[in-house]
Amino acid sequence: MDSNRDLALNIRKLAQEHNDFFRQSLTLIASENIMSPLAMEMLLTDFGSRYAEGLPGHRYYQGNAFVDRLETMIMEMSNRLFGSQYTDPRPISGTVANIGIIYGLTSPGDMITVPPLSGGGHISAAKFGAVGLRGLTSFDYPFDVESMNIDVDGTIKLIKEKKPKVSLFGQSVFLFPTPLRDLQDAFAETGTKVWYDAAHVLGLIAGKQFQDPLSEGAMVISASTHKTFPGPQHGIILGKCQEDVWKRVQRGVFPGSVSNHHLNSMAALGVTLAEELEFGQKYAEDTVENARTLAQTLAEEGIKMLGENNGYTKSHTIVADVRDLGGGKRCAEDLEDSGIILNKNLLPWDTSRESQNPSGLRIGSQELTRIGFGPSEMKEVGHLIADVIVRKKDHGKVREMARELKSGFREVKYCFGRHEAYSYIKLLDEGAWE
Ligand code: DSN
Repeated sequence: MDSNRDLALNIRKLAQEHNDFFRQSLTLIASENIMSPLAMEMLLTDFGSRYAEGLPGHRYYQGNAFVDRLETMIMEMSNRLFGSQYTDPRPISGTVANIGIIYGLTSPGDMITVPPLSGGGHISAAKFGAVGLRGLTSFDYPFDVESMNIDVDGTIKLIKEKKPKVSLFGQSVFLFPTPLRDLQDAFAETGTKVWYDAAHVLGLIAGKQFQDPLSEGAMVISASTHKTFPGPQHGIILGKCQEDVWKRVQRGVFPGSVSNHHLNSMAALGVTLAEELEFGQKYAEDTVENARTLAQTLAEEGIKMLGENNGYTKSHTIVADVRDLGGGKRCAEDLEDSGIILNKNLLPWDTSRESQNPSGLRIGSQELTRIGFGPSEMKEVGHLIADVIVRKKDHGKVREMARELKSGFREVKYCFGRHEAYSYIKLLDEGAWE
């Protein structure tokens, strides 16, 4: 049996192997990214060992002077970047941010309207997720496969009929902006509070390449901060609303859904906000261009891509219908074996019974863009994907080509300084374990 020391060393080894695996793979999961090393460094600081419940200047612990300055700086940078009136950087994930808003703005039994799961809605908006946990009664917007968006007329009808307390928008398969402006009359007539989940597109909003929900009718935005926004695994809430609404949201966060927020990841979020203020627009532009190039390449390879009539996407995400190529499960597993990491996904016509073998693949361009892939490399990625799922080439050969392609891109871009991507930061040399 391994000694306890061996168990600890084995965990370290697993982490190093995991790093190597991702360094060598073509990484296309639409909800992931890599941090800048300056942001990663923040995760290893003493901030990660401390408590700071409450708000700057109103804490329950001593020792928070530097945390107060950090959190105040973050709120200022975030409001500047997003044009928001308020920022709460304390939710420790996107789902916790969602729980905070639900807790702040609704009571058990209230009605809420939400994007359907099969249209890419997030699980926290499902009856078996946070919405159900609060005891809300939810109604799905109708979804239009052709435009890969909610159906405007049906959504207006639903909101006017149900008069929900809150209307939630935003998906985890988020190809095109939500037509919020077309819904304004329904919002005004019913007084529903408009909440936009920007987890997937926060970096594109920061870079002014998607939509600006806060000027299109949303009162609050929730998001995670590690997808197109290339920060740590953390959450954030932005507001442009009356002060009493914002205070309720803040109470939904603390004490509603977090006691302590994670101060080291909040510091990493601060570094990423500064980097997004500097580089965010170019990063978002390149991310969207790369997604469209990859979609076009896959379509030319004969793969059915959704959203064709609207140029496939206006975000980082593209979606393939692979029912005729073996299904989502088989394709995703074959691609993983070939060094290409993405995920199978429900498409609008799938039911939740198909969740283990859905019709689709979801593909995101933001991580490869972050290390410098441009349109010509995205075309190569498209050909490698087709080698696996269309031409059924040998996985080992494709894996070698994927590694070769990735090996030319070793640096994190769109951040301060020059740093190696996927580097394993060693604090201790081997001797320190003796
Ligand atoms: N599960 C994440 C995604 O992949 O979209 C969102 O939380």
